[in-house]
Amino acid sequence: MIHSLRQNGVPPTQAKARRLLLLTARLNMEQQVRSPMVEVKGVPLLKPIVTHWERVERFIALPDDLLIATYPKAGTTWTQEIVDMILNHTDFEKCKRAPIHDRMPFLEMTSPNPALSGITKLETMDPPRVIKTHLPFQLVPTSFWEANCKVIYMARNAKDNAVSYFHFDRMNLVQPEPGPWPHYLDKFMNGKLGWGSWYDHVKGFWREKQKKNILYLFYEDMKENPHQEVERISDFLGQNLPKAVIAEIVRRTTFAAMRDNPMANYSTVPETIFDRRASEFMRKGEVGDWQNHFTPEQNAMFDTHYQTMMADEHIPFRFLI
Ligand code: PPS
Repeated sequence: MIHSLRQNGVPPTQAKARRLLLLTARLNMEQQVRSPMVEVKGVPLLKPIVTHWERVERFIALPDDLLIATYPKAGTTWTQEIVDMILNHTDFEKCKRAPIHDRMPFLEMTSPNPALSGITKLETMDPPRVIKTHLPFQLVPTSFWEANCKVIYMARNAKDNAVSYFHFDRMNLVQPEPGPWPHYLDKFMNGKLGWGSWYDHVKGFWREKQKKNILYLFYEDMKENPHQEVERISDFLGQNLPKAVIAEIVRRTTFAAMRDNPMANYSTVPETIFDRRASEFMRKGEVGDWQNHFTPEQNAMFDTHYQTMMADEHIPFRFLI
């Protein structure tokens, strides 16, 4: 009996005290790490990014640089992994040379350790570089447009995007505390989350896609017909890959394959930053998971708001496939 009340041989009172201690330590850690948002031209960004904003703004893109741009949680990592496989001519071992955030630095991201900032990593990289950004079109450094860089923009339907972002903010101890889901959804709809309004983001790149060198993709298309979409990316990158190679890339970039690949699943990020007890980076990878989160009332309210926000631009998003 006594034994059953003990946890790993520790008396219950001690076990409780230890749990409390761990919880307090975790709360303290969160308070120290989670950054507030500060606006740049009306767009909320993490404070450390704003602190070094001048560096971001003045970043010199080179003509061969490729920019992968997304609203957070729209399928960035998936696109990055596909691009790496295409550009490395399917040398799949080479694609495991480093974690995805080192292979393709995150332009605006910075950290207290300057060696880990996206720009520092990019400055020490040989061109051609592949660069990740979540910046909305108007905040992308102008050098990308002056150099006519290729840009791949991946967009995801607003409802799944919001749900994925919510779970990410629960686990990413750098982002502000998400709070409860209804409150979070409200912030999403009002453009108060990091990197601003989803609506402005998807419309900003959509409006420019004919004028600039932008390939605009949808997460839902990628999920429904990955062969077709990988082929589009490969053509955009000037690679004419045989169907069998496309099929191999598709096979190696499924959700399950990437979830199990430490170089693509962010498992190398320390627990002090990504709290995997709260959620996984590779969480579900599905279209339609929003149905498990939105109440019928929230859905109706969201649809009405969505119609108003998207009235000036027809972008063929699909909420289900
Ligand atoms: S980040 O932090 O903004 O760079 O995140 P991002 O990579 O844009 O988005 C993470 C979501 O994409 C899902 N994901 C995938 N879905 C399908 N197939 C593959 N291969 C894949 N890789 C990543 C990931 O699971 C996150 O979505 P959710 O809905 O949260 O699962």
